[in-house]
Amino acid sequence: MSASSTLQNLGEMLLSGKIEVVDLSGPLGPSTPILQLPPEFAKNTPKIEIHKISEYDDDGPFFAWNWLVLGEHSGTHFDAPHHWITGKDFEDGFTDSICPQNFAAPVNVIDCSSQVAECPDFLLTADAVRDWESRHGEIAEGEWVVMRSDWYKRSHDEALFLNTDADGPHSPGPDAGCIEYVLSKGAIGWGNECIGTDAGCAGGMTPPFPAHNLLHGANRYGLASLAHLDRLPAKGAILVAAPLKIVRGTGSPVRALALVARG
Ligand code: 23J
Ligand code: MN
Repeated sequence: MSASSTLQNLGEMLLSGKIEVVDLSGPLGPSTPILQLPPEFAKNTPKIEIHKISEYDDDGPFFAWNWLVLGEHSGTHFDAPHHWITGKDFEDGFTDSICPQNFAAPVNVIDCSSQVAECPDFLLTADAVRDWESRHGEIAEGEWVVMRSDWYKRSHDEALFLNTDADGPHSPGPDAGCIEYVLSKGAIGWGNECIGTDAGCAGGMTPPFPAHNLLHGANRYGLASLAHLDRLPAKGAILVAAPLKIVRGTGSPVRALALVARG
């Protein structure tokens, strides 16, 4: 089938609802959980602020609008290669220089929700990804790989979402071998439902923060604080996630969307 007739069919399927647009983003506001780095790092992303300019009042009789305090790495967000030192030299590694063809791609959804319900520190390994491929099919070049954990169900409560105790944060993610394997398949990026692309304990791994280190060192992308991955099939959906075109930005909140066939 030609590209133009496929696209025409897609338009019809979207209008009829046979292809559903699923919202993979969480709400962006003052209650959105924000990463808190350990005390040795003095500076952090501030909590989101939404300030009213006017709402049909003396400051603007016909119009409502707001201004924001918003870190690049807030809420459901995209990590660009320049975010990490391993990706610092990619000229196409900023939010305004990434080729937009990379903002829409098929997505592989690896369901780890039952393991994470048993253990919040669950780590996905390369062997577990290979086992998933043997059941669902191979990860192909250019595709997203995302880890479903149902962790987004905690995102209404920052303490529950960050899940930090005296030993540090406890949240699921990939180990280094998992990211190495996914990159060896040519994936365009890796997504997680937690505050970052890495697990809570990733600072103690080799290398530290392997998702950040390895993905961005390969000029690939991350997605953090994804929601509603439980609404996606293991294979077959299309993920659309485009960062704001922040000049030399290292990341951006995104309205991540999935196109999913229904019926
Ligand atoms: C900076 C330092 C460590 C981490 C992060 C940012 C993120 O998770 C992020 O939002 O990219 S782990
Ligand atoms: Mn980030």
